[in-house]
Amino acid sequence: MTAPASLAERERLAAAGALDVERLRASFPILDQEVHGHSLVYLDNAASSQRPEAVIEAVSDCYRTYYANAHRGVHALSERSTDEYEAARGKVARFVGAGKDSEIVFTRGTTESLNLVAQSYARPRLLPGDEVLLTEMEHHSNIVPWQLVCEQTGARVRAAPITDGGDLDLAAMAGLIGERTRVVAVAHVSNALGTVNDVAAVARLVRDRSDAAVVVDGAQAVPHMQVDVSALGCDFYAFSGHKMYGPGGIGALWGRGELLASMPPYHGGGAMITRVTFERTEYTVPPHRFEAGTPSIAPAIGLGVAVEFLESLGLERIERHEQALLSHSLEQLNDLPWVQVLGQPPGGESPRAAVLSLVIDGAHPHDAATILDEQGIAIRAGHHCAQPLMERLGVPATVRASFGMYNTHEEVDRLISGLHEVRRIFG
Ligand code: C6P
Repeated sequence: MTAPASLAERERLAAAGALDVERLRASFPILDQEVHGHSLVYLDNAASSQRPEAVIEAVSDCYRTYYANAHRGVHALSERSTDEYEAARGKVARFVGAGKDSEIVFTRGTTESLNLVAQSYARPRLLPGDEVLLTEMEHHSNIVPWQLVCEQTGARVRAAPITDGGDLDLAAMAGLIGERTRVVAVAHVSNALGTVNDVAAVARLVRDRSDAAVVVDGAQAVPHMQVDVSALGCDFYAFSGHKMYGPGGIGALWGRGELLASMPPYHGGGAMITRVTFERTEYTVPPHRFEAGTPSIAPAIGLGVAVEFLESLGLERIERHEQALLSHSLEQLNDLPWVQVLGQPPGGESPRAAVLSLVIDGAHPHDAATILDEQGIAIRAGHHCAQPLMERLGVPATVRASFGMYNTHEEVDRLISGLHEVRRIFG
């Protein structure tokens, strides 16, 4: 590792609007450790990022000082929990540009958010022969919920193609949108390739050709770029707390207010009703209509703090830093003819987030991951819950390195040395 930046260098970077990564890393206690005798290089951020002290502290403070059930008690602790929980909703709403706080439904994460849309929005509307249009680069969370609802209704799933370079083929997609299309569901950023899809362009295509709802899987976008749901022109936007420096077990769905108001709940239980008899139940308004049972109060509060943390650094600065890491990686990978970088550099119009999906000659991705782990480098190997994409690209699995705000250029160099070690062993 190179020596820490001098004070003068850090001041120069700060003046240029760059992230002070060294100081930032000190906010993430988990990063300061050795793994197998090497300092940890954490490059598995697309699976789960790590949490800053501020988030850990907010969750622990909730449990230590004021936790009680929310929306249920009149006692002081319950009122404080309720206030903090609802304040977190407001922070998340502002973060994604929602018009109203009530357009944010807290869920367990992207997976639950997408299942909610499939069951509460799509299921009552889909008829036999209707179509749900996905893309070939979707995560299983944006495929399986749609298959389930299609099996329940007689509708069918279709998939818009991608190019060999890993871009969404918008022209081909346009040709697949028609009168029978009821839902178009697309990843904002691919977890396996890093492709950043032009969601606003997809939404325009859909509006010109159908009255289908546009559902966006934002799991890999919100930690890395400024997201404004109204500018995107979509109807639903799903994301997870644990990928955006927040706690696990919490995420959110943004939905257009009028659509949420028209949807039945898909879970039943406490806190989502106005009146229950044995004959029938009247449901309360969104978002509470979709939050049956005791919510994940402390994780939601932690998510609110994660959002403030991201905002205090600035998404543009984070994106610029991560793009610099991506360029630095690609420059070096260019010199390794035995490593293929899937979907990089961009073959078409779409930019890429800082995700590298690598195929290494002669080395199985799981073996490569084990060798990298022995050097303290955490990456993910496998199909990344995107089997149809792997099939489309003709590979069973890849080695994936995914960057976050706290990664450094020295860590990129460690990854490259690690790949050389993989090559040395599997030659
Ligand atoms: N991808 C990855 O390693 P959950 O598990 O509900 O928080 O998120 C699901 C999900 C949905 N969409 C995309 C684009 C995703 O990347 C993920 C999670 C992780 O790529 C774990 S499989």
